[in-house]
Amino acid sequence: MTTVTAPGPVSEADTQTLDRYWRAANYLAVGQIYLVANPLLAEPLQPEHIKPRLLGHWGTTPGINFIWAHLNRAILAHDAEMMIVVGPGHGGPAALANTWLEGSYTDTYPSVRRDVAGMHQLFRQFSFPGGVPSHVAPQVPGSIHEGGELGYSLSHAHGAAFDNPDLIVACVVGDGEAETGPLATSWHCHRFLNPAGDGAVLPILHLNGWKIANPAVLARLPEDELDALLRGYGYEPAYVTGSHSDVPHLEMAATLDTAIGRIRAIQAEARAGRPQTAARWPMIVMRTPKGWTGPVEVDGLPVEGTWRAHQVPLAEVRTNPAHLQLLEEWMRSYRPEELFAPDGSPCPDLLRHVPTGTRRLGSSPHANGGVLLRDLDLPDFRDYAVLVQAPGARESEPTKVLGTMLRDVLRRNDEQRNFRIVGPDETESNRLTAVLEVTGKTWEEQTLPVDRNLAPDGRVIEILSEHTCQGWLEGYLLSGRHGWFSCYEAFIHIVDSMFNQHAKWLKVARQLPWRQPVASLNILLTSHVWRQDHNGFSHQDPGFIDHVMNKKAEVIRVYLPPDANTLLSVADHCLRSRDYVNVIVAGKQPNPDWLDMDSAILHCTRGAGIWEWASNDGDGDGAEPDVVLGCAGDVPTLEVLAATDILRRELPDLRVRVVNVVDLMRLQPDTEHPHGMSDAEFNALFTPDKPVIFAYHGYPWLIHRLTYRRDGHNNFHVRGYKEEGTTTTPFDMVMMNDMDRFHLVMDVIDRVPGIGPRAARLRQQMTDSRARARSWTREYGEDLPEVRNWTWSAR
Ligand SMILES: Cc1ncc(C[n+]2csc(CCOP(=O)(O)OP(=O)(O)O)c2C)c(N)n1
Repeated sequence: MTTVTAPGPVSEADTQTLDRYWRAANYLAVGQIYLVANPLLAEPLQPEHIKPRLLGHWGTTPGINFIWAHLNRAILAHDAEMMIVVGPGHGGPAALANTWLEGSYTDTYPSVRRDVAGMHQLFRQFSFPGGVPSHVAPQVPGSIHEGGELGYSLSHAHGAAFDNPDLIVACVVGDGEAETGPLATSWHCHRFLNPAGDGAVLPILHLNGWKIANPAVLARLPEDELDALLRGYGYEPAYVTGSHSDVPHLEMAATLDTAIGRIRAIQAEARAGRPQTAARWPMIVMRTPKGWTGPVEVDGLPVEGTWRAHQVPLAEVRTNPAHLQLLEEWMRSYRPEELFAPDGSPCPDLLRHVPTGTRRLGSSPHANGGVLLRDLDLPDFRDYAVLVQAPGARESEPTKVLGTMLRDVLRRNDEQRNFRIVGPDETESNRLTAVLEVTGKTWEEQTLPVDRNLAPDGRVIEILSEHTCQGWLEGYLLSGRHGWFSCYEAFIHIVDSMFNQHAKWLKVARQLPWRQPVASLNILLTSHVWRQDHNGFSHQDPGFIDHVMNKKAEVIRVYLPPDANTLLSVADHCLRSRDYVNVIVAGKQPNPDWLDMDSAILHCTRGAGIWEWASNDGDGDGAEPDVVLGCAGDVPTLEVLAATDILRRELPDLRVRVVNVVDLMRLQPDTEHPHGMSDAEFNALFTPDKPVIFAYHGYPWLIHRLTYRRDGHNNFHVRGYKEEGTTTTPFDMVMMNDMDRFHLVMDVIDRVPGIGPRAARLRQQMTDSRARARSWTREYGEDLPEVRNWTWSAR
């Protein structure tokens, strides 16, 4: 293996400097949790120096401080470009303390100076109304990972490392966090890391032994079992153990040196054209007490090294003089007078191992990805248009068409290596297969002759873990790149909570002027509820849209393109957008092509509009419609048009207006969403007083939720998925949910005043048609030929 020169061993003097830095960081962390005044302990602590509400987490913090101190040294010693991801993000005091010490905090927030006034502000603002959150939130420079919801550190870290060949992402994993599903599966992430073209992740498993109130499983495993587990995951673990009396600076420094040396060696081999199959990456297991250096015992009960250290070890400092005294002893045990000058600035010597400029962990440009973001080189999406000579005359598979465009996005950005497609083993199933014409699917493990399309440097990256896909993409986007996640609609719910966290991150980040916009998170939901022909009920769930709607309007976009050309136009728009989560729902099954490309662009620009060619309310005298048939989604659009066809044939005097909605947010009032329609516009489109029969892709109540304030809301009658499903034909599925064309015609007859009696025969025919369609499926196993073969007949 290639030899990589290691820096010389750490001297005794170095460890003293590191220890001084660590003490300073610990002091600053305790100060943040407790103090509103007297930051340098210039006078004895008084109750009025203490915050009225003590909010924060001490337990994990000294361990993170220790890691940060040593990463700093390693960055300098190895001339390394590093970034940190703190899994136990509740250790916010650590990230704030270290970024303040290294100066990156003051660079970002100049009012929080590195002096006594700045220290006072640093302390006061922490977990304080109007101040900063207790976690490693977007407000913290150097962070792409809030860590409030545990489990995503390793996937985020790998997302940041992809296509960043010089970057090492140090990732602190909590031993509690390691019990979560997303983290447990993330140990496989390195199996998708290409040592030739990607950076590296250095996991540091923080075995501080406890969660909030329980021991952590990994911390209680016999050492040989833990070792076997981590080796089984493909790592080369190294152990650093510390205790109350033994601070392992020498061991940590040497272990980091070895780990970085190993990373560089693996990379050097691969980059010299000698990649090792399944390289064994290093990781560090750091076993140190929870609440290290804090109070050993409080009120006769052990605290340091137990779960009691998780949050605030001394809870009654304001009211209990014994606690106040313990706090003062604790803070003075760091000997702040040796660490900070009288003006409050850190003594220069303790910063000897701290990098400068963008090498500081709090100043890594990768953690403010917008500053590195380069626009994608996008092809002209119109070049992929399907030819539409007449609406519905031909069919295509929308996602297959999109695949040709994404293929060229990959091709054109191959050199700048800033676009990836992630998915849980579904890229081909979702018919984006064309992308594999220009790239492989990332694979670093063994291959067999029977394997297809695998490549160590593939741009498509698939693992059967929606959590990991989402985490990779979030890490990739937040570090300044672009991507696309395609997923079965029903199973995107697996990442509901991750989506929440990312949307929250974007909401906050958008308000921070120093955080530059990042590429949007694009989620394509396909293999959707209406066409789960192979699978059935378990695969039928359109509820992710409802979930997404709860988040802040400014970061959420939902698109339901009804055909291939509208999907291309929407996809182009999403790939150019910034700071959103774009959810696109589109089918992969053959679907009529309704709009030619020019019409598709116009329609997508409007977001919602009348389909003139399908409507007859504009004929002649420009009279108002008798009924509006609204639709959003590909299958609802098909059923609405088929219903319109029947209505126009059977009730030619009825004036029908067809309105298609591609951008769901258009339905909201303009006061609620930037894409929302004004009431005037909404009334013009849907009328304030005519019946609106609306066929919607998902659960029908969402349309009511979006339109409840509109004048005509009482006239809205929505059909959608009512949680009826199974493995059956496409038309049986829509019938089971009363969204079929025959039912829509009945809805019109029932709701348009005055036509009931004269359309009684048609209504009866519709009931009969439903019965016939149902029994046909039972007899022949497919849909009625006139349903299957129905096409829009231009008049
Ligand atoms: C997904 C999730 N479940 C539960 C919690 C509540 N919680 C916050 S901290 C914590 C314990 C974390 O333990 P560990 O990861 O070992 O962190 P440390 O001990 O270093 O604080 C729990 C359960 C959470 N934040 N996220």
